[in-house]
Amino acid sequence: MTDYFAGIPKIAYEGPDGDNDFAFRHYDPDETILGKRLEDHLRFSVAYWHSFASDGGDPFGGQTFLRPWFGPTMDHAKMKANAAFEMFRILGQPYFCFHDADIRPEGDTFAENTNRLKEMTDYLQGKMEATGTKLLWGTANLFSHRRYMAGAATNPDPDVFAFAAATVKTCLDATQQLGGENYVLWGGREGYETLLNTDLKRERQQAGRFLTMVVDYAKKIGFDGTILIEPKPQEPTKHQYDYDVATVYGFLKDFGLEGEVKVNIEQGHAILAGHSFEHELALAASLGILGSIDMNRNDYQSGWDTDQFPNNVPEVMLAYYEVLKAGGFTTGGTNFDAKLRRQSLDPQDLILAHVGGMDVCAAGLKAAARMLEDGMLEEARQARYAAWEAGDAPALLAQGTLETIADCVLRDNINPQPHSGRQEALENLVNRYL
Ligand code: 3MF
Ligand code: MG
Repeated sequence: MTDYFAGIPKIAYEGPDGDNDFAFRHYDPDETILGKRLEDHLRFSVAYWHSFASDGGDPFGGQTFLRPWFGPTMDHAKMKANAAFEMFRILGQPYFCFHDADIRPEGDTFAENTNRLKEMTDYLQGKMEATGTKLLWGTANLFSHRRYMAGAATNPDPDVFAFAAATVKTCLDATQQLGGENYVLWGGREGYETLLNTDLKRERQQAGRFLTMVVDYAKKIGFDGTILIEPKPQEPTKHQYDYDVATVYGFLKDFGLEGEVKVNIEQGHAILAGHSFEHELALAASLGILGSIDMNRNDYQSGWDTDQFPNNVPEVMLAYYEVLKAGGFTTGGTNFDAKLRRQSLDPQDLILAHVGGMDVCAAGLKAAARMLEDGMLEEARQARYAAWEAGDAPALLAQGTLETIADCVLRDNINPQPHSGRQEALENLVNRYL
């Protein structure tokens, strides 16, 4: 136990009418939705890095958070873990996620990093056994240390590739040891600052080999979690190779990995790529690679990755609609890749940010479930394509050629008439469920 969150009660569901800030208004973990507990639909996870490693600094200002666990020693790392698991106990969310660099202080060598990671993995294992909090996914930080400034897997220096590959091995081992249900790779430095010094073909080949090694090693150690790529178009790179879902799918197909790897889709990254969150989710589902989500929101005026907690139920509803339509999460879940604003200094800010985010997601998922259960939106969508199931349409698509089709259009004097897409009516329908 730590006293950092002293005086903050365990958060319970008290319903939508209460005025207790330290209570869930919409997130009742045991509520049954579409035959499944709400907790098992949402599978909430806390991001260790944003909540316990971040010091509140931004590109124009330094640390603002004064956490007693900030420091360079393993004792600080263990104090951080104690605080983290105290918060997990208070929130009651089932999962957390971490990078190696979040849980252990940076060493001078790979060997030191490995030893420290193992010591902290063992420590976390004890905390997990004591609290029941599980690991949604582990990952390696292949972007903060200066050695990775020109990339990790795509680095022009083979020694950096090797250091990164060795680091991922240790992080997969740690994820396996902690029963992690997924392993994530966000290639924050896998891209370029300028094309002038970049060999795109070589870097793509390196990235493909790296991911193939990851998949092969995961199989070798019997890791039965899901390997996930996290798309992002840029920031910190000018251009990041895993730009968006479509780009990642093309990459996976190139290396025969489309059946081995799925995606961890982040709301803010989708927006940065010029898509909506629900677009990326729907596309990933249609391609069979929807794995998990990093839930947050961007500031629509600033244009960069602000990693704020979600607070827009209609937006979140459309996202969970795609997740539910795809059959819901299997190994994936809802990881709050979201951080406090740097002026939100107090322990209760960490708690209330997650309480609000969890409630927004619960309200959104329940609205989405109502819409899915009614079936009216799917009915309207299917009706729009009904003509493809009738008459010669199936054969036209399956066996037609431009010549046979041209003969048919001429013979039958086909002269297509437009039909309304009914967008506004469907937007009205969606709002009925909020
Ligand atoms: C950056 C991110 C990352 C990834 C994390 C796990 C630091 O925009 O979203 O958060 O989520 O590295 O892959
Ligand atoms: Mg993320």
